[in-house]
Amino acid sequence: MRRKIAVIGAGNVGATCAQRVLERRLADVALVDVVDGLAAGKALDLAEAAPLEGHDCRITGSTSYEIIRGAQVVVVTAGLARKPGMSRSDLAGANAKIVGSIIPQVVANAPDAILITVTNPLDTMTYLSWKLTRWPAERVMGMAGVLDSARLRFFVAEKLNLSVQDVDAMVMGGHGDSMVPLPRYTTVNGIPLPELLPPAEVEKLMQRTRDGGAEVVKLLKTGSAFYAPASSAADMAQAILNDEHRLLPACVRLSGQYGLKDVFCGVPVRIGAKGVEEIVQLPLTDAEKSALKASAEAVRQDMKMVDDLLGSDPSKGKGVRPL
Ligand code: A3D
Repeated sequence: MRRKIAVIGAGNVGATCAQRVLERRLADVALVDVVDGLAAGKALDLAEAAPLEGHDCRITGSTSYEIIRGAQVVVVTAGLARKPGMSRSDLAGANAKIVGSIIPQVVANAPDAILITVTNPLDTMTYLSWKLTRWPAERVMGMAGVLDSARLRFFVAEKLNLSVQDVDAMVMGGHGDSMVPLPRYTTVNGIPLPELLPPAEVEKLMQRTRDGGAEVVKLLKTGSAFYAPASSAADMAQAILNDEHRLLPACVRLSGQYGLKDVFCGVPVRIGAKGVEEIVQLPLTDAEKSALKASAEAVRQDMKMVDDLLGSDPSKGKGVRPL
């Protein structure tokens, strides 16, 4: 059977994610966008690159969700992106309406898929997606930690003039100003970063990571980052499709881990064919624990917006309710 990934939203992140998937020879791609011709045009353009890139993956594009039938993974990238001066939370109202209109069509056409949310504000949109799908929490995750950790890995490698391949990093928490990059779990070939740089330099790299998205937005002026976000979503999709059991940070529903319950937040998880196979609990210092708690509480505040939009108890509703 051919493998298939659906990408909803054929904008910067979506189209680049489709390109990454094809050029990694991962799966066929179904690209959907609300704008007539956009997904079809980008899909045709990407298909015409296949002979040059030397892959046989197929790509189709449409405004219709029928093309996503049979997808094992669905990546949702549709929605407004940040402009300079905007926070991710500023996107919440508009993007909740967009994600709210998409999820029922995903559920109807790819009922067995695993969902990766990319739309911002990430943690809130992942929560909304989970609520609307009514799928088990293992099948709904948000992409943020892979990107934030990749940014930190790059900043460390650049600072130390080392290969990015030798740097690992872990960023937990919500995908916002309160995210929690962890110096102790940022290592160069096993050596923790605090052994290699003085505390002030370490903190500069952590702050640059927290501001990583805004740094790109400020330079681009008309939109937000998409090359690294697309690679990050493709990595997660790959972990699922290849059943790789990778340990990656992802936004998932916590049910008591790290002392946090009923909140969506970035933590290390093991990802494989079934989605989130395990939430991995790292030993944290008191300071790290309280930073994670504060970040999760900030997400919880934003999640209330979703509850308001959905009504008092959506779990008693019909399951899928367009907003
Ligand atoms: P952009 O290039 O504007 O693409 C968004 C696409 O969504 C456009 O092509 C729209 O036509 C499409 N769209 C809008 N409404 C719908 C709909 N109802 N159904 C289908 N398609 C629709 O933005 P982008 O690709 O740069 O960013 C997309 C989203 O990802 C934004 O919300 C960003 O903030 C978010 N993003 C998140 C991260 C994370 O790390 C979490 C990183 C980068 C971008």
